[in-house]
Amino acid sequence: MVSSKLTRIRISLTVLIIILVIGSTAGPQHVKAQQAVPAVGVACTTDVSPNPTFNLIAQSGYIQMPDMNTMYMWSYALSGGIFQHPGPILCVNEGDTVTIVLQNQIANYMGNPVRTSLIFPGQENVLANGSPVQADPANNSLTNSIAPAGSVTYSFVASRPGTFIYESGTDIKLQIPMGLFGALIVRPTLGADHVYNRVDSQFTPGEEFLALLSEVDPYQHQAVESNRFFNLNNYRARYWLINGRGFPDSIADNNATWLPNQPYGALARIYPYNAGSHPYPAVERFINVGTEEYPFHPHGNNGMLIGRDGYPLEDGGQDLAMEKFSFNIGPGQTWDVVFKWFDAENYNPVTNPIPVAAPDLVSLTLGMFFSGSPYLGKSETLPPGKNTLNECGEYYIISHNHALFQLDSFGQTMSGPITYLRVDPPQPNTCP
Ligand SMILES: [Cu+2]
Repeated sequence: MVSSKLTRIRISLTVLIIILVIGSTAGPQHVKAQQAVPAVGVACTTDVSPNPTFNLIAQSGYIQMPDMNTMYMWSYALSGGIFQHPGPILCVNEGDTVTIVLQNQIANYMGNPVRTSLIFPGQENVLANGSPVQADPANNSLTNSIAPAGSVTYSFVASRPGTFIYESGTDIKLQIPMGLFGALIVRPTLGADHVYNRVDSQFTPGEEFLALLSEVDPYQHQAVESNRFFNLNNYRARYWLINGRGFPDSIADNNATWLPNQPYGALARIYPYNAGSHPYPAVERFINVGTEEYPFHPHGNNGMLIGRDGYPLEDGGQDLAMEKFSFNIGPGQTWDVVFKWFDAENYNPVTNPIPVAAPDLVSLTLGMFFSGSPYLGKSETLPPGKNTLNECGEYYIISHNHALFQLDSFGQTMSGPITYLRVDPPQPNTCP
């Protein structure tokens, strides 16, 4: 599948390189709203434990799609920040009393003010303005909603660790597809480098990744933007996104300058497993806020599913984690998956060469991420006219939604929910 589409990838990547060059010289600087944002991996928005407070503003705005369309969205900004999609990744500690102040700045729709709210699936005893949340059926709302320019303060105790969603609880068949969702990560008492309060859920700091999977029906968004009625019977997704971006934007860094309203990349970057120097796995937190199952498949690696919907897979202390080839995340679900990359054959050009004759480079079709060498950590001079984005002999392994019709952006194939696993050579290395 992948090799037959290489040409298309290379065209896309050529576009990416052009954008990279333009973006690095002329792009506007993104005002950072998060603290200490890593280039790759989960970019948490945090506040002081044990009483973190987050100010979210529901807004209308625009994002860039991989087919160069612009899409009208509803999403969340941090107070003092700019419109972003998806909403900020909120990271808190188990036991924290989390306060989220929601302000409503969504534009009118069809002449009517748009009420909105937040729900926190998996959190118990949520308060709104200090009282237990209440359904608001008159406004088609699962919980206390607010009018434009209004504000409501939700609070709850993050009583158990895991990966969670926050999203609109009002007119949800309209507001969630319009983009009103984000991720909430609750870190366990055992430590920030554990997924759950299980010693076997420890992961490598800096190797924590998020894949928030979503979809867009552009006709719905166009109707909302232009104040026209949209018949939900006609709903049909035509874009699929990972962390609010489609490939190849998905592999760009967090806060890439040319995506000022889509701050979150989806590249995973890890080191090979080593019992002494790199013993713990990476973790990928999957979230599905769409309307159907997304079977996400990390090529080259099975993963170990250790938790779902904020519960570790265990029963009476018995470990029920399972190794899987593909992660078929259902709508509204979150899955926590740990994985390691093993240099199983440990090939080395001198001591353990690959036991086949490699074709001459000029006889190969070279991908844009090929180092010129099959050996991890090695680079070779490429034939004249061939360029590479490879930096230090690292490997790139594609990971993508395995429902292949979803690798599409309104007809632009080989885009959408695709990203890479980048495997760097063991340290010390020459990687930037
Ligand atoms: Cu594939």
